[in-house]
Amino acid sequence: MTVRIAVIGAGVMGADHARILAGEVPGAQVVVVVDAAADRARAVAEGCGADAGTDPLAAIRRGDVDAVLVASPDDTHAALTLAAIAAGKPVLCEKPLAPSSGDCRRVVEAEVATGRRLVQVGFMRRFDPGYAGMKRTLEAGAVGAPLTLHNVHRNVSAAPGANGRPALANSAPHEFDIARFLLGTELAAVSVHQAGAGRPLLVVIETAGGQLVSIDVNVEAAYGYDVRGELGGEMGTVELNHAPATRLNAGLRAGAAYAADWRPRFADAYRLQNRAWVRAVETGLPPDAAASAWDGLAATLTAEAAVRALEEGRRVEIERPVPPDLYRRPA
Ligand code: ISE
Repeated sequence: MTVRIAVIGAGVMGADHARILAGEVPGAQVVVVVDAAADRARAVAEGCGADAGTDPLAAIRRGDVDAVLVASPDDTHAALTLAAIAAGKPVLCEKPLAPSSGDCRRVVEAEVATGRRLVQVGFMRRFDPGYAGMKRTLEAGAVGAPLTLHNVHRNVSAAPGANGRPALANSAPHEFDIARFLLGTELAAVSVHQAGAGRPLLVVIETAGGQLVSIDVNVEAAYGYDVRGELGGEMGTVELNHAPATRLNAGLRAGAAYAADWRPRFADAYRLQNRAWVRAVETGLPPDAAASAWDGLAATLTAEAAVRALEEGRRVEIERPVPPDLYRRPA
């Protein structure tokens, strides 16, 4: 079976998803690429032999479109995901599912009303071999019960002022999701520290399972794209390796290069995520590791609490609603 896909959004991530789906995912065919800018849509569509368009709703409703990948600006995610649900089509929506928990709830309600798991959220780190290895190590009991999780999230540069609300709403949700995924517990409360406007953020989360999670977020780090993680347990720790594929020897030094952004660092994760999604569309069974609309809501609720914690300078409890049956995993 061929899964015929509409890619909505032809910016950095839309272009990357279209390239991956067209070239690295067996059984996937990109049939249309949509962007508000017609020339951008055309450039990406040409690269994968697809039609180009500027109307996302028309693309979602096309008879020859089986599934939809949403990679448009964050504030359009919910409306486009709702349109895909209304058309009865599976959708892989880039993170965040929506910047507001109200919009995430609307997606959850619409999906629950269909009785089918149609939505996957693009928290691709769940498919990263490093994080997957950490999870396996933890579940095998090699480090004992988890106590702490320390994370570093650094981007080369973002918009001025991004080390604040934008970093908490757009970058840190990856960390919120991976913490919930690795530790298998809900996030209960958050505090955020910052030593002055524009400085890095230190986020501290208490989990419902009694662990502490720290996240050092700096989206203006200048030196490279750098993501680190170390999980501490009662008997040992497991951490992500800094293992670049090559080592450069030159100018009297030996060293490794950093990627400029997340695409090379998480290339495996994006490919594995998109393959798992296409397989899920074929079989109708959501992949075990994939983030659901419920996981998308949980990440946005944490981001909202973190923004409040920063702005009000206090510890904020994170809302933890009870998941509908559709999102419970079989025991
Ligand atoms: C971006 O949207 C991502 O998803 C990256 O993984 C993250 O590191 C970056 O900060 C975000 O802006």
